[in-house]
Amino acid sequence: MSERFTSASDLRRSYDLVIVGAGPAGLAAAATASGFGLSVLLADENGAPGGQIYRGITRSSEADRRRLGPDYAAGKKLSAAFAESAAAYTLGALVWSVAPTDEETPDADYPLEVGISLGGVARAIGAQRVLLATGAIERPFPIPGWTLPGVMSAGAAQILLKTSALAPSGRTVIAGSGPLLYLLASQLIAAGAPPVALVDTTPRKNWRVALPDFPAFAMSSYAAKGLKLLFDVAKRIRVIRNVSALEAVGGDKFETLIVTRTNGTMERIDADLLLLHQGVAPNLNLSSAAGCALEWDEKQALFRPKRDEWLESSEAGISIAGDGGGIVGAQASVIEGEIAGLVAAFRLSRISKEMFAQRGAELKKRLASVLRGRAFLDRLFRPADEFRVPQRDDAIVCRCEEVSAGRVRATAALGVQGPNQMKAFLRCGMGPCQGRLCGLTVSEMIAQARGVSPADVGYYRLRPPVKPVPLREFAAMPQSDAAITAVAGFVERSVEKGSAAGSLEPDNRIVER
Ligand SMILES: Cc1cc2nc3c(=O)[nH]c(=O)nc-3n(C[C@H](O)[C@@H](O)[C@H](O)COP(=O)(O)OP(=O)(O)OC[C@H]3O[C@@H](n4cnc5c(N)ncnc54)[C@H](O)[C@@H]3O)c2cc1C
Repeated sequence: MSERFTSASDLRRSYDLVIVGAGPAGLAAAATASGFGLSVLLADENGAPGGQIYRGITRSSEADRRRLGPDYAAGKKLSAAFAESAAAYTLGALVWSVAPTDEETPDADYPLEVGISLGGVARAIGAQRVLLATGAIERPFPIPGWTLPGVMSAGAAQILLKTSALAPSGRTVIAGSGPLLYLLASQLIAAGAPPVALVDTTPRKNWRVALPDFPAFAMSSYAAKGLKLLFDVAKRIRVIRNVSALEAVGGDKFETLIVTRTNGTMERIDADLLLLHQGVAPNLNLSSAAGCALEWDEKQALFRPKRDEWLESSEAGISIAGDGGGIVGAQASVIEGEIAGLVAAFRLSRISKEMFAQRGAELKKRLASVLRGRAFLDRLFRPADEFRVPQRDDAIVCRCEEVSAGRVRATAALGVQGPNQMKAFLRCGMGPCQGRLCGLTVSEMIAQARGVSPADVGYYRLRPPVKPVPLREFAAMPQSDAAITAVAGFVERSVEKGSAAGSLEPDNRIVER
C-alpha cells in the first residue's frame, strides 16, 4: 500500500526516484518503478491524485463519474493501482526546484536535489533520479477584454466541476478551439448548465491540412468518440464557426462577446460568463528551471523539452513523461509514465538489459498504437495565427505586469532579440505566473517582428522557485557552513554553557570565518 506523508519532516532524506506530478503519467510511473523495487516519492501540489483529466477522481461519486464521462471514470482504475503500490506520496506539495546536488551538502550520495514546499516548510530531498510529469497548461488566448471579471479559462471551469461539482449559473458562452472545448460543453450540458453558444475558432483550412492524417485517425480510439462528441454538442447547443476575431466587452465585468466572422459580419452574444480555451501546451516551468533544453514544435506551435527515445531530458538523471514533454493525451501519458518507470529501474540496475529491452519494446509498441491519429488532431486544432498573436494593440499579453500587445510590438521593433531581453524592458514574464500566461505569445510576437521562427527566438529562461514560496520557508532551511559564509562572511554558533567554548561568555557565541 502506498504511504502518504503530510509533513516535510517525515520525508526520507533521499529516494531512488522522485516524481513530480500525480496525473496519469506520474501515477503510472510510480506504480511501475516501485514495482521494480525502487524507493519512490510522488509529489503533487494538488490535494488529491489524478492530475488534470482525473482531477478529484478518488473523491468522486458514481454520479460525478457518469456526468464527467467514461474517459474520466477510467482514472479510478489507475489511482487504485497506484494506491496498491509501495510508492510514498505527498500532496499539497509544491516542487519549486530540481537541481544537481549542492557540492557543499555533507555526505550527499545522490546526484539530484528536489526542493519541496509542504505544509509551510521547505526542504531539499535527495534523488538518484527525477521524473517530471508536470502535465500541460492551457495555452494563452489573449483577446481584448480577456482580463475582465467574468472571463475565465475553460479549464478553470472544468476544475470547479470536477473538484466541487460546481456548474456556472446564468448564461455561459465558450469560445476557442480544441477537443477540451467540446468536452467541457458536453460536461456542462450533462450538468444541466448548457452554454448559450460555442464559438469555434478552428480555422477552416485546418480540415484540409489535416485530411492526409484522417485515415490513421479514423482507425484510432479517438475517432468514434471525438466525432460523436462534435455532433452531440452541435445538436444540443448553437455552434458558431468561421471566426476571425473575438472581443470581450463590459463595464466592470464581462457582458458581451463580439464575434467577427471570416466573411466580415459581426455578432454580439450577451452572457454572464465567457470561458476561453485555445488548446494546451506543456507546462515547462520546472523542466526549464532545471536546465532541460527546449525545442520548438512547429506542428503544435509550442515549445517542449528535448527528450531522447527513452524520454530522458538533456539533464543527467531527469526524465520527462506525459503532456509535460509534448502534448500526447491521457492514454499515451500513462504509457510514457510506465516507460519512464522502466528506464529508472534499468538505470539504477534493478532490471537486466534483456528485461529492459523486452518490456521497453512492448511499451513503445503500445505507445505508437495509442498515438495513431494524434497527427490529425494536432493539425486540426493548431490554433489560428490571429488567436496566438493578438491583432489588436490594446489586448493585454502579460496579465501579471499588465503589458499590452502594443507595447510588446513596439519594444520588439526596437530590435529586441528574444523574450529574456524583453523582460528587461517590460518585465513581462516576471510576475507570479512566471510566464505561463504570456510565454508563448511573447516569443511568437518577437519572432513575427524579426521575421524568424520562434525556434530562433527561444522561450523565457526560468529560474527556481517556479511558483511563489514564502521567504520564511527558505530562511528556515538548513544551510551548509560554506553557504552561510558565502552570504554572511562568517558562521555564528550557539554553544553550551560550561563547555570548552563556553568560556567565550558573556554572549555564548563562537564565530568562524
Ligand atoms: C486544465 C486542463 C484540463 C484538462 N482536462 C482534460 C480532460 O478532461 N480530458 C482529457 O482527455 N484531457 C484533459 N486535459 C489534457 C491533460 O493534460 C491530459 O492529457 C492528461 O491529464 C495528461 O497527463 P499528465 O500526467 O501528463 O499530466 P497532468 O494530468 O496534467 O498532471 C500533472 C500534475 O503535475 C502537478 N504539478 C505540476 N507542476 C508541479 C509542481 N511544480 N509541483 C507539484 N506538482 C506539480 C499538477 O498539479 C498536476 O496534478 C486537460 C488539460 C488541462 C490543462
